[in-house]
Amino acid sequence: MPHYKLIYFNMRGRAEIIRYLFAYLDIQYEDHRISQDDWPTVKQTVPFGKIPILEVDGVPLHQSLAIGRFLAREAGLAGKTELEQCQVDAIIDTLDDFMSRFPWAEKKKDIKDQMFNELLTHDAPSLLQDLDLYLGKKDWFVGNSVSSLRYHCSNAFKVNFIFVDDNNDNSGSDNILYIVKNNLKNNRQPDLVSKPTSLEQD
Ligand SMILES: N[C@@H](CCC(=O)N[C@@H](CS)C(=O)NCC(=O)O)C(=O)O
Repeated sequence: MPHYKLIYFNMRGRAEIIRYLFAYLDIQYEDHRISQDDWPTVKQTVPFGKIPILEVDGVPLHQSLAIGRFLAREAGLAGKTELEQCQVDAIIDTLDDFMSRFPWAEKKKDIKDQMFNELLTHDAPSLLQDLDLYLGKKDWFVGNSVSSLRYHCSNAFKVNFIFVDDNNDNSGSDNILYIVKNNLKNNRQPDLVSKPTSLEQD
């Protein structure tokens, strides 16, 4: 078994999907969380100056989605055929389009709050509706079994502070969407106060 070292800030962010997949795989890894103060120094040492980085026996891998795909293949969660893999990737990219629009680095609080609010009230519901439509009456987004999408989906909404209760979903399907939707409808937004699930480290 290789030695895995995940380098990221002390938050979920773009590392959380990697943590989810390690939890699913039941693989031990070093969850190396760095402080903002240490970041300028660490930045000089990592490829492209961005995190997360996953070191596999000292070999640094960058880009969270590429790392996620690498682990999903290990876990058999990447799609069973090449066609399914493309479908899984396409939804991951759709979720990432949404995640990438959140203004995490915005310094002005009022602008940041306004942009967050806009995305949560307008974009999140319509994305959920589209995902819902895509899922239709099927149990799974792609093919006939669980894929990494289950975790990408749960993660995308959690990272963006929409309450998702992983412990209370229907694990035999991708219908976690209904829980997300109901919580949005009932204004259960911030997930900051929710209890960590077994899949989370923080
Ligand atoms: N597309 C990249 C984005 C990486 C990225 O922008 N990471 C941010 C943290 S979420 C970062 O390193 N920020 C610090 C900086 O740019 O100095 C990925 O998914 O890994």
